[in-house]
Amino acid sequence: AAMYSAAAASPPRRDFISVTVSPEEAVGAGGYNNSKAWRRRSYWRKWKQLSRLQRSVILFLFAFVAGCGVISYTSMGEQWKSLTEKSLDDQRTETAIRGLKLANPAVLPAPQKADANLGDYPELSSQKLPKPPHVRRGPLNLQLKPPRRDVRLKSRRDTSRVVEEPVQADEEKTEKSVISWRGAVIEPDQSTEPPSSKMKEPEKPSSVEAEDQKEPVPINERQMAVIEAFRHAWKGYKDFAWGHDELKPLSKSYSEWFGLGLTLIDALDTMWILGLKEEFEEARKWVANELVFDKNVDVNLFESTIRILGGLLSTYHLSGDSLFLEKAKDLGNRLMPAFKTPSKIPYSDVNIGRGTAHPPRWTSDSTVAEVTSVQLEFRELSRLTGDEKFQKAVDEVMKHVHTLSGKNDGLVPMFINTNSGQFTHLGVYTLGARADSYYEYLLKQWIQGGKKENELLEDYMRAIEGVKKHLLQRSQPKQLTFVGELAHGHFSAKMDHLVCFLPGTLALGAHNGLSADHMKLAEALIETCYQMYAQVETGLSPEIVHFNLHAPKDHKDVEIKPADRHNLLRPETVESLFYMYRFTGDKKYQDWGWEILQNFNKYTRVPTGGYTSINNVQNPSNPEPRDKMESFFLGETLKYMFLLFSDDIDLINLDKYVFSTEAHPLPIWVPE
Ligand code: DMJ
Repeated sequence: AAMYSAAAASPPRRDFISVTVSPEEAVGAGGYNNSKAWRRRSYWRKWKQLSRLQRSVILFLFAFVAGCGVISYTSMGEQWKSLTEKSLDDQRTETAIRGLKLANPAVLPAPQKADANLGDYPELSSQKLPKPPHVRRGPLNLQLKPPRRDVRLKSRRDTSRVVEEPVQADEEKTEKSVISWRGAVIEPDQSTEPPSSKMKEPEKPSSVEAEDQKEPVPINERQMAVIEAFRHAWKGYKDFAWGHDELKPLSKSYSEWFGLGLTLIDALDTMWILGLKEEFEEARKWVANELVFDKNVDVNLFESTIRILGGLLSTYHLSGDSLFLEKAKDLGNRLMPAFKTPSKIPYSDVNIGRGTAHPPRWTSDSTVAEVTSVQLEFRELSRLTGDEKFQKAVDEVMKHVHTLSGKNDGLVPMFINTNSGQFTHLGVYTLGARADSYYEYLLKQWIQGGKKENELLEDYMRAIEGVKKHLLQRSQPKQLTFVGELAHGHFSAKMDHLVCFLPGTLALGAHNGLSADHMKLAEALIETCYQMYAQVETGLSPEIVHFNLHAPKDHKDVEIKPADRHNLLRPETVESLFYMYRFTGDKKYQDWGWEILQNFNKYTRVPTGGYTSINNVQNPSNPEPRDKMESFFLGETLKYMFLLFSDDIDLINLDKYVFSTEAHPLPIWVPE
């Protein structure tokens, strides 16, 4: 109320008075007072005493200063606001990184692009991690290194395996390990030398994952018949020869060659491919518990390499089970003394227990096919173990043979001396026994190594030209193209069944981009190999045939000498049928293989288990069983039968695997 009365007494411009006068001022009016109110009143008086111009100048200055103040306040506020936000973001980012590290220590996925989202990494988005950091800002970009390319690709395809990828921190450790394409990590022996730069770890073939995801192709009736044949053979081996080298199915016993369970090891990957998991597991147990290489026994370098070392390596690849690689490494080391010769051309025999090697008792020669057909296996062993000594030893043999004189348009003699390193017994050229797989391994090594080793290809191409020039002839009356032999300038129309590997190898070369001519020759030769069965009374080929160069129309093309009419259950024709069917899709090749299987069943099957080689393919009423089942019947013949009847090109894809001469598939090295 007092206020109101005081206000009523004030001069006009009530609006000013109404905001500046307080009750106390009203009470204390008249006396000296240093209170704020008093001072304000006195400023007001002074203001009133100023001229109009003075007041205007003061008001203008005041307005100017106030305006500046407002502007600078606004911009500082913005700056402050952004600083505050940035530090919050940074905090969030760090939290997120910590979250990633804790939640998923194996991979540190960072978006490749600044705006990448975690949807690309399903394994992360499913973890409900903190909001992803805005990596565009500041040095955090540098902290978040993008994952390695393979990790990124893998993470999109297969979330379950991502956590198994090594973290960067572990890289030093994993450098010394080898990861197989099946994903198994192998710790190489600490004492081994580091892998050479040539031996790069191949990426897991992309089709492996595709294969994993693919619906399994159902097994057809013919394949079922192969499985049945395998089981029958296996029953004989299991009942009468378990853990020994070969089954003697008639006498229900076994024979020993190296005493290393040859048949069992040769058959391991066949069981895997045929899907005989139970049998495989049982055999694996034997390998784990019984297979010992520390034995005072002489083994043939070539035979033990292609059947045992090759069998172990391919089984390792198919199963991913490191047991097989360990065994392969052990055997590989024990075979190495064979290469300690004056010429570095290996001896034929090694004592794997004593570490000594020697040539056969009657000569210091080795067989050319033998010393040039251990390469796929030893090279693969180096790649897997990181120990280059295996590859070095066998590469040296190939390089040496490449430079040797004594060849005839690429065709090699059959013997080579371990002291001088020179070919011996010059002048005899064959694609059969003692030379056959030299030609096969030229092409297959070239394929295995990614088609870069030109000397191998050169030697192969030259040799095929040599075959065309010196060894090809046509028979009568059917005009079958066959591969004969040349002895000191004389042509012989003799052809080993072993030569029937050639159509398959030629077709494989053509498939890999070599001359289309090779495919034509392959087609002609496989027809011939089939006729070597079809023109014989049992429908089974003898070991060797002689082709008629002159014969009337009603005659056969093939002649068989009494000493050559045995059949050892060999694989070469079925092997080539498999390649031909794979590359042409022509069903006649399957039909021919089917006929052959039925004839094996008819003439070589032993009712109590197993199959036997026979002495006389010309006598259906008594083929004269020999009482021996060779290990390659399970390792090769039945495996190729099964693959021939399959329409699944991914069942051992020929762009990813190369078959050894004993039908053990080894991976083709993928360039980095
Ligand atoms: C197998 O051991 C191999 O295929 C070798 O290359 C030749 N001989 C037999 C099969 O016939």
